[in-house]
Amino acid sequence: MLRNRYLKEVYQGTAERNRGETEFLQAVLEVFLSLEPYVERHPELEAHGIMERLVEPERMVTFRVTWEDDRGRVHVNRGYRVQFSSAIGPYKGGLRFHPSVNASIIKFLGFEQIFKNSLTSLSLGGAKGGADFDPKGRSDGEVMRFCKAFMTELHRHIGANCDVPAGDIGVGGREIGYLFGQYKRLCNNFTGVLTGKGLHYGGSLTRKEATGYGLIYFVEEMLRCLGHETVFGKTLVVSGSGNVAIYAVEKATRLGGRVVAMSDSGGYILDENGIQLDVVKAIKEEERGRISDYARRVPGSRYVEGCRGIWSVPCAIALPCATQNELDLAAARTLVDNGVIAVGEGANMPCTAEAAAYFQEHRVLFAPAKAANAGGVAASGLEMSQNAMRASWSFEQVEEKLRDIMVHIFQISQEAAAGCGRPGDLITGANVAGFVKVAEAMLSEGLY
Ligand code: NDP
Ligand code: 2IT
Repeated sequence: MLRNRYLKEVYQGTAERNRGETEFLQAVLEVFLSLEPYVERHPELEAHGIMERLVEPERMVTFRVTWEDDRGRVHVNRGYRVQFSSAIGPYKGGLRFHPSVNASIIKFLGFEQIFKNSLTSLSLGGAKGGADFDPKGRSDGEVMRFCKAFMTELHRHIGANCDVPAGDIGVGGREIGYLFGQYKRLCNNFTGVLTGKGLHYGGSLTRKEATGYGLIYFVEEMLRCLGHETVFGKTLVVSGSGNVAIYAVEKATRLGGRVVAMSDSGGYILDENGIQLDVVKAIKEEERGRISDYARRVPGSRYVEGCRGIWSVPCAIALPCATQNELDLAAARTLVDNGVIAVGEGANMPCTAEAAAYFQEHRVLFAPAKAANAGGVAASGLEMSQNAMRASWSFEQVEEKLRDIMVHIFQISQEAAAGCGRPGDLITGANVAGFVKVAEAMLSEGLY
């Protein structure tokens, strides 16, 4: 529970004004709990209304997206963009296309993005967007028509120096291409208005791999500094089998780890010999199929129905890389009983607050999402730099910068945790380190 009077008051006001927005309130409470020691020492934050301003988006738009399916039937979806904070740079954050998308989910993601983007040390504000559109089972033509209809509304709110969207769940290279094409057509302007673009039209090498690779760099640094361990020789379980999960598995395997389980929303696969990633890539990236196919193709592996059961698979390192609140207290207990030593959040807020607290109480090394998955947006920031310079850097150049950024995020988070009297608590560390820069910028810029 919050003890600081100012934070408590602002949280209560936020809860009243955003009733029923459980994910958003969960994200706000986590940040506020971390900031208590800092806020106690900085009365100027209350004097300038910093916290009440931070929890209210600078701007939020919702819009109707009307499109036609292959049979000529008309569909209506709801589109969103929340421009949460421009204190330290242009709004930046992904777009999520998933049937569960609502205002609460977009606001939780946009709020997290403020601090995550600050941690990267790049000049990026916080934003998020998306739609309650389900791309599953849709043809390329349907996805294209949806993306074009979505951008027809969104284009007036974004720009290369104003707001730069990217991918998230359900939005990958294909969708970014269609969105970019429509922006260019409407604005008659070839500009770096989206990141995660294809390599032939302004994309950056390493962006596709960046979130997963960055997660492993962060976890490796955490293991080295706090546990005197490495990924080498460890058993890993990685939930999800999308962009983040696939490239986390690729890097972990290259570093000598053995990944024995992956999942999608239907269930999980188990392969004690180590997941064959080329098979997963073929199923997910090329065929857009289901993970259950893996068990039909790889002898000795098996498929288990239901995605939540994946946390009962014994492992030393658990990497939730699918979605919010996918790992609850019961799952955390099972992982601890089975001897987990480290948890790295590849997804945004994948562990419930109770699960995260349980890991920390049981001395499991815990890498919180806004630090551990910042590699994706960091590489997006590097894509923006290359676009602005009309340059393109090599894979090795971008990867080296990405690695340096992830190691730096670990270091500043660790230092901030120690500075707050909570050494090793990277949840506190990441929240404080991300917050301080944003708060100082807001203090400098005057009221808005
Ligand atoms: P993808 O769409 O590529 O993959 C998502 C994966 O998670 C799929 O395997 C999907 O299964 C599974 N999944 C999605 N929703 C649910 C659900 N409600 N229940 C169970 N499983 C689910 O998305 P990404 O890999 O890009 O994103 C994964 C997570 O990482 C998200 O939390 C995202 O916000 C976060 N993230 C992404 C970044 C990026 O650069 N892409 C950067 C930082 C964080 P199925 O196919 O069956 O739906
Ligand atoms: O959650 C995230 O950080 C992302 N989906 C990536 C955002 C980006 O702008 O690259």
